[in-house]
Amino acid sequence: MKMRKFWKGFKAGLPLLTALAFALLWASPALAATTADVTVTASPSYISIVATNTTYDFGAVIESGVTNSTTDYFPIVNSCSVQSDQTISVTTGVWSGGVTWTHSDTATAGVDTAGLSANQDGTWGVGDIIVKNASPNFIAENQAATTDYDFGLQLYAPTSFGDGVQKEIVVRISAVIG
Ligand SMILES: [Ca+2]
Repeated sequence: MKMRKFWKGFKAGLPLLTALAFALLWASPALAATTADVTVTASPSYISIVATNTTYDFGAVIESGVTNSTTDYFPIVNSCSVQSDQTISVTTGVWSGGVTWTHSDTATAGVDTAGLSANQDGTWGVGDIIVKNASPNFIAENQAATTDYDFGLQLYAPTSFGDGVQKEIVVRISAVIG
């Protein structure tokens, strides 16, 4: 009698017990990994330019003469991995050799004073860029990564010469990430 009553009660409580068992299972932490790894990587941006033509001779120039190379005479191999800003300048304000020439940052010829301008693979007189010593101008602003370009140089010879000795100056392209 007692046993049957218990059984009846047990049967009645079965759904509740089942639900409780499930609830306990649900709440138990799963048996799984105790660590989680992610891999991170980074590639260094780099700047790399090379001039494949490194000299140009304007030859025998005349007073107040304007002489130029072709506008694609100097190829720049641009291996920069990112966009860059590239400027053109002369590395000094003086053309060396005998009676030196002053380099004009406005490309204005004068007595023993010469100027230079550049053109990026276009037409002389269209978009010429003055080659300065101080505060260089852009030759290739926002140049796309790994995209080569060419430029040429134009000389504004002095209005008068102090001597006939060959003059020399170095033009530099500088690139920075930008
Ligand atoms: Ca830029």
